[in-house]
Amino acid sequence: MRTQVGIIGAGPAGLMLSQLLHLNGIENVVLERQTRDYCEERIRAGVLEQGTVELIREAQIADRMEQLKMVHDGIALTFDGQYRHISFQELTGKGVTIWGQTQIVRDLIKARTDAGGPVLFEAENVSIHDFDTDSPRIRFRHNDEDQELQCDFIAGCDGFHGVSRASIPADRIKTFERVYPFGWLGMLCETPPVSEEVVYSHSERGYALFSMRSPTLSRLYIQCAPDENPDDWPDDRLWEELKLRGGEQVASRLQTGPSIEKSVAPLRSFVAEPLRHGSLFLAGDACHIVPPTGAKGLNLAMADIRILYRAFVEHYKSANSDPLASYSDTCLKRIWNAQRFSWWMTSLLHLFPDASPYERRVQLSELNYVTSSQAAMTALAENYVGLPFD
Ligand code: RFL
Ligand code: PHB
Repeated sequence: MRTQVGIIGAGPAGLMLSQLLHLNGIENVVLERQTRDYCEERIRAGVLEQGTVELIREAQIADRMEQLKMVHDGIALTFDGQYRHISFQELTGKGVTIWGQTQIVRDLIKARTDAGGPVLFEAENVSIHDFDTDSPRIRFRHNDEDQELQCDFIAGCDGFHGVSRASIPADRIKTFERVYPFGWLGMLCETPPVSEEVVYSHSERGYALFSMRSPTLSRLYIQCAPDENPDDWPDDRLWEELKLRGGEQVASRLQTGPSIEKSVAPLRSFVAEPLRHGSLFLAGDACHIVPPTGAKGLNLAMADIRILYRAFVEHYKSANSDPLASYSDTCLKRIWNAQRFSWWMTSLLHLFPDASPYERRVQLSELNYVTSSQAAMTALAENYVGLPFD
C-alpha cells in the first residue's frame, strides 16, 4: 500500500489532519489501534477556543456543532465562601465554545468514512521504519494480515502512550515533564449544569470543576489521588463531595442524578522537542500533555494540525517545504505558552498535599487578586480564550 501521508492515531489530531489533507487533495491513510466504537465513546475535552471552532468549520464538519454548541462569555471561580465571575467577553471581546471532543471525533470519523477513508481501526503492532529517509514505511497487522504502508511522510498523532514518539532514539529527543501529586475523577451525568458557565472551585477539601456538554448534561470533576479507584466513589458520595467543594452557591443549585460514566485521569505536564524527526512529524498529545485545568489539550492539538496541514499543502501544491521545516519551532511557541498557563491554573486551584500554611495563604491571596484585579483577570482571560496565532 502507498500513500502520501501515513497518519498514526484516530484521535482528534489524526482525524482532523486526515480530513483537512483530504479536502486539499492529499492522499492519506489513518491507522488506529482501537475499535471505532471505542474512539467514538471516549469522553474528554469540552471547551474550545475560537481557533479550534474555525478549524472545525474549515474541515467542513461544523453542522452539528453550529446547531448544538453553547457559547460562554466567561467562567466563575469559587473559593473561601466567594463566588466570582470573570467575563472574557468584557476583557477580551471573545468567548469560548462548549462542544465535546466526543462529538468532534464522531463527525470526523463519519466524514472520513463517508468519503472512503481509509481509516483502519484495530490496526495492531504498528511500527515505524526509515523515518530518516524520504521513503518512510509503517508496518502493521490488520484483518489478520501483516501489511506495509509506504509514504512520503508520517504524522505521529497517537497520543501520549503511542508508538511514534517511542520510536525516536532517546538521544535525539529532549523531554520536559512535571507529574502532579493528584488526578481528576470525572463524571458525566444527565442533569442540568449548576450554572450557565463553567465553575472552577478551590476548597480546603481540594479542587472541583462544574462543567457541561449541553443544557441537560453535566460534566463534573473532583481532584483525587492519581491512582484513585472510581468504584470507591458511588454517585451519592461524589455528589456530597461536589457540594462541599463547590461552596454554598453551587451546592444550592446542584441537581443530582445517576452518573453515565466515571473515570480517573492523572495530571501531567510534558513536552518532547523537537516535533519533527526527518519524515516523521509528531502532533497533539504524542508530543505534549497539559493538565486539563486550563482546557488547553485539545486546543493545542488542533493548533498543531492547523500548522501541519497547511505546511503539507505548501509542500505538495507549491513545492515550498519551508513551513514543514519550521513546523516544530512554530508550534513550540504556542505549546510553551499553554504549558505555562495550564501549570499556573493547576497551581492556583488545586490543593497541594505538601503545601505549607504559608503557601496556602499565598494561594488564597492569589485567588483573591486574580478575581478582583482587572489586569490579572485580563491575563487569565486572554490565555483561556486562546492567544492569537502567528
Ligand atoms: P488522543 O486523543 O490520545 O488520540 C490518540 C489516538 O492514537 C491511538 N493510538 C494508536 N494507534 C495506533 N497504534 C498505536 N500504537 C497507537 N497508540 C495510540 C489511540 O488509541 C488514540 O485513538 O490524542 P490527540 O488526537 O493528540 O488529542 C489530544 C486530546 O485528546 C487531549 O489533549 C484532550 O482530550 C485534553 N483535554 C482537554 N483539552 C481541551 O482542549 N479542553 C478540555 O476541556 C479538555 N478536557 C482533556 C480534558 C483530557 C482529559 N483526560 C482524560 C486526560 C479533560 C480530561 C479529563
Ligand atoms: C470539561 O468540560 O471536560 C472541561 C472543562 C474545563 C476544563 C477541563 C475540562 O478546564
